[in-house]
Order: sequence, then structure tokens, then C-alpha cells
Amino acid sequence: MALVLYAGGGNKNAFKALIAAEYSGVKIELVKDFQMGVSNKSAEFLKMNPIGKVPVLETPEGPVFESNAIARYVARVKADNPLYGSSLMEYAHIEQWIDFSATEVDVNIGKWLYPRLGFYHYVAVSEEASIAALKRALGALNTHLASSTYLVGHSVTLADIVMACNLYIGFARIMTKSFTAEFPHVERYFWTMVNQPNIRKVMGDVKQAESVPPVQKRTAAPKEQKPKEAKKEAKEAPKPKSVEKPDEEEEAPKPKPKNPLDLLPPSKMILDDWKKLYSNTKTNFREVAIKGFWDMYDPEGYSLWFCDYKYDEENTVSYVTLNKVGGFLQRMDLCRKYAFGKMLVIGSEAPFKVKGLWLFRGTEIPKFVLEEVYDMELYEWTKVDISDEAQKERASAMIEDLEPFDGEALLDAKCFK
Ligand SMILES: N[C@@H](CCC(=O)N[C@@H](CS)C(=O)NCC(=O)O)C(=O)O
Repeated sequence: MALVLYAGGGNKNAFKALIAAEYSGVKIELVKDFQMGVSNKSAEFLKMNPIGKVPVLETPEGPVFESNAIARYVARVKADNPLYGSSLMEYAHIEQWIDFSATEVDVNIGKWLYPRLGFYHYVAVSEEASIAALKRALGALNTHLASSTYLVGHSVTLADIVMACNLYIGFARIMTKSFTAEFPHVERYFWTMVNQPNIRKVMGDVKQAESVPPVQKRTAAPKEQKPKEAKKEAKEAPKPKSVEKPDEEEEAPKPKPKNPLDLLPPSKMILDDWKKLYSNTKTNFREVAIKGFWDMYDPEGYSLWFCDYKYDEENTVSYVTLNKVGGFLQRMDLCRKYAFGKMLVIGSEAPFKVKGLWLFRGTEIPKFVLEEVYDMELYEWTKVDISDEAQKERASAMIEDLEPFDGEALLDAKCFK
């Protein structure tokens, strides 16, 4: 039985095992049709990990949870794996940096980022404390890396893999250039790491955050990264007074600026009605859902777009391709109120093609989506001409996951709704 990893796409904790596997020649399959918030709450999943979080690795001898433990297991599948160094001391230092990465780097990035994303209550003083603790950790890391390319020894070890994955979410989501410039050796290290072919294969292109995300009102966390349990705990636990600002000092809730799409003239098409029809149609999909879609479609209030991934030749590994698409959908979360999308991963063997169909409010692709979702520029966007029956049929086929598509089987079809 192969090793099977339970996680959705774009999860930095799952990356650790996938990268360790690339370095170790270990085969890991990503479980099919994993749905965050559903699959990980099933009774079967809870038997594997009672806290209901991902990733979990299913092995022939039983499950393992906690991403660092999984990565350690994967590395040790290969006897005398250089990822674990070549002496007891190197082994100790690798473990040292893995723990440092988890407790000093990852925790503080999370404490800075997640409240801003609305997963926890935002408290300005707590944020300051987290940033200070993160800077202290990065300062120490910077000093260490001033005289070494890697954390331990002269090649990549498991410590580098775990550190790169933990830094990844920081660099990608909140640690802008002006923040990281203070730690030039960490910067050099991070970019060297994410450009290692085995890491790039799993992470894809990494871009540094251009701005610190604004504080969001507390909402449900996005599907993949949702630290729901922690969020619940945060809600239930008494707040430590010493780190909280008194209420009157708390940042006044800023009135949320209206999205320009809310100012468009009303449309006869109600996006939620379409999403419900799509989700609730279990039989006769063509006659019910597709027909319903075209009956509802309002080309004055909405537009439909085909997207084609520009770099299909890079889609040589199935789970990496699926991860890329999963990450894209996660980043589109910011336009859920204004969009519906289908993304197809096409082909039964590599290189896989990625194509999609998107419905957006308004007659153009919303500007904020183009500006904030960096994946948008990785695709070629073509407006669907609904007066052209062939294009209309192609759009219907995409909504329906019709196979074969362009003469090929579908590896996966993901829906954004
Ligand atoms: N310490 C755990 C953290 C796992 C974790 O927070 N997983 C998140 C996704 S990145 C999750 O499953 N959240 C779902 C939930 O909280 O219910 C690890 O490293 O594996």
C-alpha cells in the first residue's frame, strides 16, 4: 500500500512531507476528492486524527498526524537518508532547527497573520508582541545563516524543508520586502530553498507578499488553512488581560468600503440561486442545471471567461498540478460573493492541462481580483462569446465536467462556489 496524504491543495504543512518525499524517492499519493471541512470531519478521518486536522499520512502500519512527524517518517522511510545528516550531532541539530522553526517562527507568523485574516480576535498589542518575537527568531536565524548556506551541514536536510515551508506562508502572505530586508541572510536562504528543483516541484512559483493584509472582521477561516479548533479555543479561553488593549483603545472598526461591484445596477441573475441550483442538481444535470444556468445568465450583469494555464508543460506531477489549482481557488476566496468557477485538470498523463471557466459579476474581470490574486496572470483569459454556440457548448461542458474534454479524460474538476 502506498503512502497516502490527506490534505487539500496549497497546504504548507502538507508540503513538508511532499518535499521530503521528493528528496527521498518516496512515493506519496494525495488522497482524491479531499474536501476541507468535510472529509476531515468524517468519523473515518477522526479515527486517524482525533483533532480533525490535516495533514494526515496513511501508512501500511497505520496513520500518522502532525506535519513534522509525518515529514520525519517520510525521511526515515529511506535508510541512512542524508536529509537526516551524517552524524549524531547533525541529527541533533536538525531536530533543533525543526523545533525552532515550529515554535519560534511558525507560531509567530501565525499569531501575526491569522488575526488579520479574521480567524482570531485581532488585538493590536498582541500583534506587536508576535512581530517582536518573530523578529527575534528571524534575527537569530539570520545570524546563523550569515555563515552557512543550509541550516545544518552542506546540503539540504529535513530542517531546511520544514523551515522553508514555515517561512513560505510568511513570505507569501504577510512578510513584505520591507519587513524581510532586515534579515538579508534569511531572504537569500529562503529564495535559494524555494528554487531547489525538489521544492519548486511542490510549491510552484513563490511570490513575496506585496502588502500586509488588512485586518478582516472575524469570519470563518478559508477552507484549507482554517485553524478552527484553535479559533474555538481562542473564543472560549479567557483573554489574558495583560496583552489585551482596553476596549476603548482597540482599533475602531473601520467601515468596510463598498466593493465597486456592489454598486453595479441590479442584475436579474442571482448568483446564489445559480450556486444552489448547481449544488442541488443530482440528476439530469444537462437539462436542469445547465439549462437553468443559461436561462438565468445575464450578460449585462455578469461575464463568463475561459482561462487557460500558460505553463502547462510544467504540469508534470499530478498532485503538484492539483495543488496549484487548489491554491488558486483558495486565493479566489476574496471574490466568492461575486464569482463562480470551474477548473479542470485535463489528461490521464503528464503534462496535464489546466483550463477553467469563470463567471464574474460585471462585464469585466473584477479589478480587485486581478490585483490581489497573483495566479490570474498565470492564465490566459478569454471572454466567452455567448453568441457563438461552440463557445457556449464548451462552457456548458466545463460546468458539467463532461468527459472526454478536448478528447481527453479529466484528472480532476474543481468547483468554486
Ligand atoms: N500542528 C499541526 C497543524 C495542523 C493544522 O492547523 N491544520 C489546519 C490546516 S493547515 C487544519 O486542518 N485546520 C482544520 C481545523 O482546524 O479544523 C500540523 O503541523 O500538522
